Amino acid sequence: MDMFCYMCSQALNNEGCVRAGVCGKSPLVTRLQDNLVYILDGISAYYYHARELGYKDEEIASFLSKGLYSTLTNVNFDPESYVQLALEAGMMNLRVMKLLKKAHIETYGEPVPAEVETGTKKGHAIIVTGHNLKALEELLKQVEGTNVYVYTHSEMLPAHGYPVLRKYRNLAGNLGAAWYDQKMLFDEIPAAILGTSNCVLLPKESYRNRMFTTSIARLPGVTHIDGYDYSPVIEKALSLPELEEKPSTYKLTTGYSTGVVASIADKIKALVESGKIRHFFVIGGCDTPTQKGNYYREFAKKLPEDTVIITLACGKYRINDINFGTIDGVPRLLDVGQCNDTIVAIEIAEALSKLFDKPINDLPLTLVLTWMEQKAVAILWTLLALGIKGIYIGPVLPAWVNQDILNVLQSNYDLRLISDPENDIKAILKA
Ligand code: SF4
Ligand code: SF3
Repeated sequence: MDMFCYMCSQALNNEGCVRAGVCGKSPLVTRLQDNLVYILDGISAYYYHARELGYKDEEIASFLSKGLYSTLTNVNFDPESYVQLALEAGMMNLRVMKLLKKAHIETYGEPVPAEVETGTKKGHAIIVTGHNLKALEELLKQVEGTNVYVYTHSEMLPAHGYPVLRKYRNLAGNLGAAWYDQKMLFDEIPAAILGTSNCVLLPKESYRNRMFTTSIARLPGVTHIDGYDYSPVIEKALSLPELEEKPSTYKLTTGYSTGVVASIADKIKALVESGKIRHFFVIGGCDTPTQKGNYYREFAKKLPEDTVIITLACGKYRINDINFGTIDGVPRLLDVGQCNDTIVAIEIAEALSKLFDKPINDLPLTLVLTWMEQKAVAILWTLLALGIKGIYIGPVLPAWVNQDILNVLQSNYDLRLISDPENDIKAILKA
């Protein structure tokens, strides 16, 4: 199959165009349209969360309508213009990540480093998964003064860095890892569960009746809560057995915001100049449930001790239980937040560029990304639109990327596919 489109009544055999469009649309245009649709899904997700906190931007809304009009109707058959639209969308995604960061910081304060427990407290439990900090805070307000403890899961971990959220006594820790351990984790722990955004998984029967969705998330047979009255979730938690006190076997860290990193900029400069920090890596993105994802853990473990790792999004769970230590007091692993906090990693790269008076591409900085779904595609185009070259990606390309698209990404942006950790590290560090 070179393409797939069944969006109009001319579709071949009334089923779908798979080699070329009856209308003349080429496979390349179809794939570039799909690429743009996924970027728009990513931008929409971040814009949705910003709007939930009352932050709007007419330019983002108007770009979404332009992008959807371009991809979902037969109005544009020009492949070159779709590459331009993807770059424009990348810049729009930068704009929406900035907006969401502003919304988060103005509502919850700028994150500061936090150590997060991974054990359990004696008491009833609610696990909150997804990206939606507003839903988390509303729930935290409603369990105040009870023995119902709230645990974050997956992309909710960075909540622990926000001053306004961490002051809630009932915010007890983080359980599990990236999105795809839900079926195992939720089955195992007798907690009520609140799904607030992607990536929620269709639940197993064993916990369907103790799972709830809110905001944009919906699952069949799962109670949905419109608005922010989470009494049914709390009642469910109270009806379930209490969890036992279980100490953390390791702790997670998060909360390395732009402000925190800026406050140690002089120290970082001195460490780089004295050769104590040789290279910075950004390792993160959307984790995938494949064996190949082990690459990222192996890569991070094999890095020499004079390197610093900036991590973000749920890809961090491949590496964030490892103790990487510090370099003269600067942690070697800096978790900057959710996937939308890629903006923080970009701001850190821009600050390093200023600090060393070099373009980002000439810095000792390499991005090693894992991608899974729409937001990762939006972020990749943001990085490309900013002119960042030599990004490593893996573990597998999404199915809509064919050789033509890969050629464009490799020749224009020197995009590299991951190979094996040792060879990639050698190639990067000798460059
Ligand atoms: Fe086929 Fe073109 Fe219609 Fe898509 S828009 S179904 S490619 S004829
Ligand atoms: Fe992505 Fe589902 Fe992990 Fe925000 S959104 S990170 S996968």
